[in-house]
Amino acid sequence: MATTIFPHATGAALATAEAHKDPQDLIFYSGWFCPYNQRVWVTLEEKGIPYQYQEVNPYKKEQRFLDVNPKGLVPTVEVDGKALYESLVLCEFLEDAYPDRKPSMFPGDAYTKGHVRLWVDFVQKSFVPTYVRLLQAKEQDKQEPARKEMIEALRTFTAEIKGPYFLGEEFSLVDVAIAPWIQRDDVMIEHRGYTREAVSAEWKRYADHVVQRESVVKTKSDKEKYDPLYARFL
Ligand SMILES: N[C@@H](CCC(=O)N[C@@H](CS)C(=O)NCC(=O)O)C(=O)O
Repeated sequence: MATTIFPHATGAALATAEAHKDPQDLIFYSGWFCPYNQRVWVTLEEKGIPYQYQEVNPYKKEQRFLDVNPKGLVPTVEVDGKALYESLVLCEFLEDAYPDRKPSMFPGDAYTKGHVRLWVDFVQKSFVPTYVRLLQAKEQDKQEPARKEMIEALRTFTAEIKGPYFLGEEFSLVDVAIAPWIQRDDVMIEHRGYTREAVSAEWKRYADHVVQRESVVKTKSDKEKYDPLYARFL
């Protein structure tokens, strides 16, 4: 695994990484390829938080990275010598640690905050596993039920979309949580018989819109660098 990962971000993501080379109080240990990682990168960019970008291949388990995060996972964030990990914990941490940095990824009142958390949880626990199962379904007969399951999860999600973003006009943590998997649906389109239209016209509209968000575009590497990561599943 370690060797199939290109050593650094490319394309728009490389330009973003290079704009954040200088030392800052917050160090973002990032794996350019990782969808969980992209959630944190999108949040940092959305909020304009000063950060130092450090590329890490987490599969190499280098000691200098294990010293920061003994779990050896990206994304990891270090502030004042203290590290945190887990993408959704990190997104909430950035919200709490930089309350003056706008926009908030929890726009609105306490109810809306709860609503955002519920649907982030749905993305994490109900949608992402269906994406993984469809990706891992090599045999044709396993693909159809896996595809149906993923499409059903996306329809359940879509029924709650106000448009153009999940909550309406304001981008939120729900959009951040799902955007990396929308950006990575080309492998499903090319190899698993999935289309955005097959979910619904509303889903396609939402998905097309979310991946055009500046913070998502700025954290995206070149397509051909993602492709080898999926090769072992195809
Ligand atoms: N639940 C974690 C998942 C993070 C994760 O799985 N990161 C992968 C890369 S996409 C990783 O660092 N893997 C290294 C390993 O498993 O050793 C999160 O949300 O941050």
